[in-house]
Amino acid sequence: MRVAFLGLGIMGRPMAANLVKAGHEVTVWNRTPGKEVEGGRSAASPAEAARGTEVVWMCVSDTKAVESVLFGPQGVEESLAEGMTVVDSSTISPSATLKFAERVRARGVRYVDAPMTGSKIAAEGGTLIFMVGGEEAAIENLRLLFAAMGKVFFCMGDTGKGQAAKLAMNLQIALIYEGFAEALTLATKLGVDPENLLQLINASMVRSGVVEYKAPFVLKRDFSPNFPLRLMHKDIRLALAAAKEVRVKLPGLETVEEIYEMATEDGHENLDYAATLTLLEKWAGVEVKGASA
Ligand code: NA7
Repeated sequence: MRVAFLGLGIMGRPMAANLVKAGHEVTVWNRTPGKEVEGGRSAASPAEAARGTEVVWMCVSDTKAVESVLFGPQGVEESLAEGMTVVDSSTISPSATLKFAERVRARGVRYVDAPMTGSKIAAEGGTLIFMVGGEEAAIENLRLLFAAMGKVFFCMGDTGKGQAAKLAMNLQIALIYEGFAEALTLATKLGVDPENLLQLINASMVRSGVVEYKAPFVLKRDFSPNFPLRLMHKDIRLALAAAKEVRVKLPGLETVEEIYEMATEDGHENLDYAATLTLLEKWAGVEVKGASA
């Protein structure tokens, strides 16, 4: 397929590279020049990248970035033609997604929201999990592209439901991790060895994918960004905003948001979100450390 891929960040670049590897004709664009994908053609603007393609796939930071890529100067909108599909793998607001979709639909263009879960490693290995919102026929048409970048995709409903599901997923990741971080802090303060606690967790119903993934990094005190705190913070705020729009109260997430706020004030926004642990440690006057630290 002829695909324009817009946004070559931590996730976007390997995704575009996997599309090239699968034999698709890919044109890439990134806001800051200099990022390229081997085997892909580079364009100077979103409009140029999108011209003559069948699918425009975006993976940029946030709602504002998507709006500007689509509708800003030299944006995708200038090159939209009937029959094209716009896909958004960024994590953004579900209600803004509905507005963007409506605007492109007026031009005979289909819109699919397809945020994903999986780390940089999954993006590189083509094993992402997509959660997708949009018309069935439009999603079906993207099957080969999903297969090139991911291991599975879940249809969550019509437009915006992919984004809604993604916010529900990251809400859980943030809360599960904070639970783990609080448990480590309390146990350490009470004199329990964190490695020992981890073995207990993994042998019991408390175990979780989040803990399994994060624990080795935490016990080594490696807070380098796998998923930067600033992006998880963005997703927490998106979830709280979406909740407010539909009058849903999320007291646990509200508290966790305050922790992210303070972690940002402490200058940790570009570290992994696992670094929220350091705040709990500071308040408790302890440091959680495994044998490997
Ligand atoms: P990164 O690595 O922070 O990359 C963000 C990308 O978004 C990068 O290509 C940026 O371009 C681009 N960006 C940011 N703001 C804009 C604006 N205003 N216009 C156009 N392009 C922009 O994030 P990830 O790849 O980890 O994640 C991407 C999304 O997936 C995000 O929503 C996550 O929550 C999930 P730059 O190179 O800075 O010029």
